[in-house]
Amino acid sequence: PRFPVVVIGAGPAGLALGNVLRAASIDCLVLETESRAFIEGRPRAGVIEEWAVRGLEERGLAENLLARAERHTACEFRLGGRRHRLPYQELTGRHHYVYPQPLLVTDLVREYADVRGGAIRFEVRDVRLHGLDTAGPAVSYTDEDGERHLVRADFVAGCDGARGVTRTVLPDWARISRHDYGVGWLALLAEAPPSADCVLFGVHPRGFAGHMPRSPDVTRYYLQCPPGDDPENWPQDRVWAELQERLAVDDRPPLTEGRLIEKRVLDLHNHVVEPMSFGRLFLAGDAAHLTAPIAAKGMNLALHDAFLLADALIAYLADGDTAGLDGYSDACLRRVWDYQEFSQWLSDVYHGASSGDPYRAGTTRARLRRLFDSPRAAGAFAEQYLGDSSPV
Ligand code: RFL
Repeated sequence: PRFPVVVIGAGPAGLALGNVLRAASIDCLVLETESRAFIEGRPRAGVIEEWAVRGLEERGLAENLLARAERHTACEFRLGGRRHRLPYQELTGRHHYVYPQPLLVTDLVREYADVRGGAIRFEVRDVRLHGLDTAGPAVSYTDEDGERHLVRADFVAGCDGARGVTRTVLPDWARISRHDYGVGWLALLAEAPPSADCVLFGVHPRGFAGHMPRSPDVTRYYLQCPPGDDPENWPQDRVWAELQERLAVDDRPPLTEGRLIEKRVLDLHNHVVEPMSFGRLFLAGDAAHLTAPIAAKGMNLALHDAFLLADALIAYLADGDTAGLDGYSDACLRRVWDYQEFSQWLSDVYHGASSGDPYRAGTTRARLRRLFDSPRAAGAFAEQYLGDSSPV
């Protein structure tokens, strides 16, 4: 068999790409190692930027999201027992959407496979890429019955996330820049209603704590911990005691507690692959750039890449226009580096107070004071937190 585009990975990047290609009547095959039920239930992101939602809407992919997503208009820093609310919508006229990643993935799979008739194989194994530096690349894989297949393609889209295969076949000259924050986060999902109407950032000498509403019954929390820490060191009681302490303020009741349904340790690190293409292979999303969830940017970048790559592939396959493909990597990396820089800035704000270094703690306090006291500084923060609003 032959497909103009083979997409490796059915996350937000691969599925958004497949949907746009199908809408332009371009055949593609999506290959995914996990089962459909697994990817539809995998909890991760929640915060989507307004331009990304508009981008999904313009491509007919945001119907459920617009009906069900919450709109967030502010965030709140908590430190020294006091609350500092940052009303980013007032400052910029823009807001965030909160729509859990499993719901978005469910919508995108259904639209791609069941509505637009796109081909997709779940539970594939041993995906290998061939002839990427030729005009006729191919992908081979083993299906769920153990049968091996070879699929020829014009292009391969590497959308297989931070632990996929496509990044590993890049040539030596590809540059991978890495940044390790030296910090761990215990990522938690609690069966508990949110304790505030917005995201809370607790900046505390014991470490950062975050509160991210996901739905009326589920809240994501983060607790800074040593990198490589064992989640078993964090029984339910210890988790809630730390969250209560790090997010405590004088004029609000304690957090509403609940059963923890996810508990994993993330060692915060980022990496960026440059360029994001090699021959007939184009990387998109976490496969090209991992962004620790510090500033809630990863899924947004994945969608940005997918929109640009889809437009570029359509221009080439329909009209022979190579400009989009030629400029793809640079166009994506502009936003990637912008978001990387903001994540690094925000990491300093979150982790300075607990770094054990009084100098870093002091500069962090100064940064936060500036944010709270200067509407201009707050506006600049809001612009970056909400993301580059250029349409895609
Ligand atoms: P994904 O979602 O990882 O999808 C890749 C898919 O490829 C499959 N795969 C393979 N398929 C075929 N062959 C192989 N060899 C394969 N290897 C892997 C995988 O099974 C998977 O289905 O990558 P994509 O599409 O690039 O999307 C990226 C986002 O998922 C990621 O950036 C976000 O989840 C990051 N992130 C957040 N981003 C935001 O924009 N806002 C947030 O609020 C936010 N919160 C988060 C997050 C990530 C988190 N974790 C778990 C790191 C919160 C957390 C806790």
